[in-house]
Amino acid sequence: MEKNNVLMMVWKSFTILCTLSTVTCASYQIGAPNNTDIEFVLINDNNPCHRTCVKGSEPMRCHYTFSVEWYRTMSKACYLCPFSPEDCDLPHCIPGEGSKRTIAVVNRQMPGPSIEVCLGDEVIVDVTNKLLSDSTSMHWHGFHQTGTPYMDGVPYVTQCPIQPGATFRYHFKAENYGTHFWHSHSGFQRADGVFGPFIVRVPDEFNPHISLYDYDLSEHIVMIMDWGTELGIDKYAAHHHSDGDNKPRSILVNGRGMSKGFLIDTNTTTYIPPARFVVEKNYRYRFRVTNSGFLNCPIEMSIDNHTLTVISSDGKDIEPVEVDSLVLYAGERFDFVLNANQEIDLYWMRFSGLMDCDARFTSVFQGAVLQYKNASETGNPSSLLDYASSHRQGLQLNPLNKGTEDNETITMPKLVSLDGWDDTLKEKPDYQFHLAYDFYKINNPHFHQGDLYGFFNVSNPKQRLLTPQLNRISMTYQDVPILQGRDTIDDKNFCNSSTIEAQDCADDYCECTHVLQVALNSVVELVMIDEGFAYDANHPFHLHGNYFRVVAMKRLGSNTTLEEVKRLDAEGKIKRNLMDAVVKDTVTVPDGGYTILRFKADNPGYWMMHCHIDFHVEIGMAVIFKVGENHEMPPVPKDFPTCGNYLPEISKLPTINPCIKKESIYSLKYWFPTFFDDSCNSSSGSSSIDSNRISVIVLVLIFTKFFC
Ligand SMILES: *[C@@H]1O[C@H](CO)[C@@H](O)[C@H](O)[C@H]1NC(C)=O
Ligand SMILES: *[C@@H]1O[C@H](CO)[C@@H](O)[C@H](O)[C@H]1NC(C)=O
Ligand SMILES: *[C@@H]1O[C@H](CO)[C@@H](O)[C@H](O)[C@H]1NC(C)=O
Ligand SMILES: *[C@@H]1O[C@H](CO)[C@@H](O)[C@H](O)[C@H]1NC(C)=O
Ligand SMILES: *[C@@H]1O[C@H](CO)[C@@H](O)[C@H](O)[C@H]1NC(C)=O
Ligand SMILES: *[C@@H]1O[C@H](CO)[C@@H](O)[C@H](O)[C@H]1NC(C)=O
Ligand SMILES: *[C@@H]1O[C@H](CO)[C@@H](O)[C@H](O)[C@H]1NC(C)=O
Ligand SMILES: *[C@@H]1O[C@H](CO)[C@@H](O)[C@H](O)[C@H]1NC(C)=O
Ligand SMILES: *[C@@H]1O[C@H](CO)[C@@H](O)[C@H](O)[C@H]1NC(C)=O
Ligand SMILES: [Cu+2]
Repeated sequence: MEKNNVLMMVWKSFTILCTLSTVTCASYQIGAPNNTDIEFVLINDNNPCHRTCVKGSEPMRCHYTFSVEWYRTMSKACYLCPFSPEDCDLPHCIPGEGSKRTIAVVNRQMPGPSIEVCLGDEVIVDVTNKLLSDSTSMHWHGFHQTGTPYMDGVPYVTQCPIQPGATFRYHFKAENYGTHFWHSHSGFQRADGVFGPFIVRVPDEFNPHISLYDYDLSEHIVMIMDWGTELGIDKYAAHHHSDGDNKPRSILVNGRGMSKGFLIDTNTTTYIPPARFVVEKNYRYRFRVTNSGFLNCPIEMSIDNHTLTVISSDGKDIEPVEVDSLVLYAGERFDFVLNANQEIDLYWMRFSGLMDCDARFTSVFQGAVLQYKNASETGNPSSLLDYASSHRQGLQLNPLNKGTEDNETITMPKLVSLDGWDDTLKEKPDYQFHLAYDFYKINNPHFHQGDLYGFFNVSNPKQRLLTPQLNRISMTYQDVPILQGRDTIDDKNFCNSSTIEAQDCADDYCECTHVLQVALNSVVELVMIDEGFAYDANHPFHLHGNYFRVVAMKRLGSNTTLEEVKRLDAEGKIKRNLMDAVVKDTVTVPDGGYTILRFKADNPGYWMMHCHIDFHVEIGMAVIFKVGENHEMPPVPKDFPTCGNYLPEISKLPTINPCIKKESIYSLKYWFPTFFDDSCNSSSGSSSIDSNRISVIVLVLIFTKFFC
């Protein structure tokens, strides 16, 4: 009886303590919004900021909530998809190409929620990391973050990674109009599904192409990407540490695709219903296309019986060009006008994978349906759809590994910007940098450890992995974000090609924090050179924080060198478009050739420039531009989260004394430990016992002095 009472009391005090501690824990989640799923659907889907942009109206504050979590294609939300095709459109159903695989997504959508605002709006996005054990970050691809460099979303450059359970509130101005997108900048999360559209519109009065189309609809946003059956990290580990390949298996259009390898029912050829884009005859539509791909899979796009009138790239307007097909590299965006002037019917929109997706490897292609109103709402076009037929003859924009030497295609320097001349195009830039690269046969210790399994030790060619580097340097980061920690980071921690000159980076692997420093408001010229000795490769480069002009692009042959390009330039054999060169933020470089970019470094901060192929940026194919002096950059926002190492000096580490017990100063045990001590060895605890006794004696002496 008595024993039960004691147990009861112990239990009760236990529950009270538990409740108390839960309350304490919960109050630690400072800043974490307690939105339910329903709430964020409301905020995102009926967001009042998605409106017609009107000249002279007040900008709005636009609030979104993103919940990043692990999820699954063909989840239970898909019910009978694809046998009951409308089930594939149910909320939270992400069909992919029909296979079941783990994905990472925002708000159980892929592509994630579309942010559509007007130029000048203020954007607030609360990103909550529910990934259990991975950190995350969000980059607003196409936004320059002028004055808000801390919102660029690059881990260890502009912010600490967002820890699991934490929420980071991004807050910036939508200062760049056009077709952009957002995506995680952490690991392979973009590849696994953490991406979505970000469209900034302008009032008709400021839209030079307004007369070219009748509709600019959210339904005509097209997000394309390469896709596979496994998580990005699985593919990465298999490719870098074993004999796994780096080839995509399919292409998705707005998160879905039909794929031969993933026929749900081989007898009836039931596929996932392809993406559909509905138009009405005799109207013209603005399509906004983004390639958010992650491997080396440029995608050629065309629409049967229609041409594409391309009016903008990476958000910036160009003089329209009418083409039959268009190639998009990872990170690029193009807007085109589709004139629905053909017979009422269904037409294939064809997507054909190049490079690692081409006929030498996986022959990856995809179709989506262009459906005229009054044509079948469920059927597919009758014409054949396969890899061979997905290549369209005729005029192509942005072809693979070609430059202005090719007179049968339109390469980027031939596009005409509507921006007019500015001093980025002045004759002599203030800085000129050459960034030369290739894949190198070196012992990169991240996957070829010298004596153990060095590059030349392993004989299986599938296990020999070459390292892509910029100027023979692989990028590494500091232990704190460079922008945030700039005042504590010595510039000596940074490197560039002149600081590593003494090292033999051609034979030995070199890695460091590759930073190129330029003065504020200077004009920078970047000569990107793809040496092209290893394979016939291709890399798309993306610059954060700035637009650039593409002033030249040329393929010289199957290979070239930095010296050859410099020599040609010195001999005046490189022609630059310094009149009206196109303005972009992502561009390709022909293999065995060069692309020359110009930008005005007027946005103080640390800005990444990197290959947009995830496998390459994750092993260091990146460089950082330090624009302006540290003091010219905006101050660190109040309460900005911190991170970093905990590495106290070993010699200064205190001796660990497990006998130290915190006793209340009012307890007897505090004053007379020896009498109460039960676990500690007398030897280890003796010194503290002595000092206790001394204090007691001193106190007793003081007492006696006062009262006697
Ligand atoms: C969380 O939700 C509760 C109840 O819905 C509400 O009272 C509270 O204000 C919310 N807290 C925050 C930080 O939004
Ligand atoms: C497809 O047809 C074959 C042969 O007729 C049959 O054995 C198989 O079960 C069918 N598969 C499905 C999924 O119905
Ligand atoms: C589309 O073009 C093809 C080839 O030019 C032609 O055979 C076909 O009839 C056209 N389809 C329609 C619906 O106009
Ligand atoms: C579509 O069909 C409806 C009803 O059959 C007809 O009234 C309409 O004119 C058609 N539209 C076009 C563009 O042909
Ligand atoms: C392209 O250039 C080649 C050789 O310089 C020339 O023979 C050909 O006619 C040109 N084609 C066009 C379309 O200008
Ligand atoms: C790998 O190659 C290096 C250099 O050729 C050699 O010294 C080393 O013994 C080799 N290791 C193995 C495990 O074969
Ligand atoms: C390269 O590094 C050196 C040494 O830190 C520095 O003086 C120089 O300014 C750097 N060059 C560039 C372009 O950043
Ligand atoms: C480099 O290009 C030249 C001319 O195009 C070719 O003859 C040579 O074989 C190439 N070298 C390599 C290593 O690919
Ligand atoms: C107590 O002393 C024994 C023997 O000297 C030792 O093995 C043990 O680790 C000591 N325990 C503590 C708590 O210091
Ligand atoms: Cu690359």
